Amino acid sequence: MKKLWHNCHVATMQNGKYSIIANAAIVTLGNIIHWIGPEQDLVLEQYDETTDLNQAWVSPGFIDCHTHSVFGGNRSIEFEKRLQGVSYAEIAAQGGGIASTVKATREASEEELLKSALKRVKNLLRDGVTTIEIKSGYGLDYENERKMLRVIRQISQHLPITVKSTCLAAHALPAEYEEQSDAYIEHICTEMLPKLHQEGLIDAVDAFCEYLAFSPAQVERVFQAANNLGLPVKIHAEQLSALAGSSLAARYHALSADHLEYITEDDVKAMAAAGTVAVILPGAFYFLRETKFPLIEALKQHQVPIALSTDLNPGTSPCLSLRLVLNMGSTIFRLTPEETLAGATIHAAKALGLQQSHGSLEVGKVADFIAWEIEHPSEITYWLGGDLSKRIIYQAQELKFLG
Ligand code: DI6
Ligand code: FE
Repeated sequence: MKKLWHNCHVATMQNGKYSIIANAAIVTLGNIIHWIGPEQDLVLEQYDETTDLNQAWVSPGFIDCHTHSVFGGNRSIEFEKRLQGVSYAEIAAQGGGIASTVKATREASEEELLKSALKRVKNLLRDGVTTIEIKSGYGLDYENERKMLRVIRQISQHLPITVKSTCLAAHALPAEYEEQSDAYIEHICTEMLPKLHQEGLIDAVDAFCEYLAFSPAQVERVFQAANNLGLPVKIHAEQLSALAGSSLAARYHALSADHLEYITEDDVKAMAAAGTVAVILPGAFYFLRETKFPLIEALKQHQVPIALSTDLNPGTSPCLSLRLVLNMGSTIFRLTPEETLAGATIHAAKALGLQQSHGSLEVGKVADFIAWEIEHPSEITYWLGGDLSKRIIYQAQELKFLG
């Protein structure tokens, strides 16, 4: 099918800039962008379908590159506790925190997990997300990590969204391995990763490098195992303390290092040299009322691409809107609206290794885009909440029924 989408303005986000084409047209062939440019340059042909976008502003579909969207239960009760003065670390030490979500996730069936995850992903989709990454990490044993990863694989069979699956078995220490964290890491490296990879359930491997999770040496073993399987790696690093996890990730040419509140200038340089994307998660920063800021200026100065993501998870970022995260990226981290939009499109694509096919509107890329009824692309980041009138086009098909 050859389709014409015209009478619009486009923020292509090529090279991480708005890269505006005013009075533009887009031709799609199958699910790919076949032509894009000023409408006056278009050589008219026969199209199977023509859509007048009524002067809308078109942006690439959003890419939410760091989520934990599959989990059992939720932690609103802990939220209440935290507001009575109990800290996240204290809650975790009392067997709450991640451990309580692990319990609920282990108890849930595949069907139950799928049902609750679809509800959350549908929220993100309605907000403009056309590609999402989802991590395991609440199963923490072979059967339950497998269950989570199978659910992640099923999401795109139920919703018009592209899904990347990341194994985060090294998220927390399961109770069965208390005081034996090295043995758990060994189990991940020699049993879980090889088997789960063989079943085709993993696109990348992540690990939580933190004093209340795993040490850099342990994370390095996970990275070596991933390397041996030919899987790319990512890291949760420098969220609560500086362990140089992001430098470690850079040594393994990680796709991304995420959180980064406690990142140092040396980490920034290592990431720049390795081409590792910095994923900033304002939802978690906000929800935990953090005060330590990532070195945004240094990241920019060293030209490390900065992506933004919801970190959707029940404990530290129950965030169902990537557009809200863009606003937080500007208000809290002082990124410009243009930088935040790049953070949810082209840089987020790179954080998933998808920069050749997604993240900007260019010939040859997948035709995922949003047509916004706005006057300028800065409005995408400017408005807080609400729905914003828009049309979502996924793989050159307009989504009509999002129920
Ligand atoms: N960092 C986070 O913010 C989440 N995981 C992680 O590694 C927290 C996940 C949770 O508390 O359930
Ligand atoms: Fe996370």
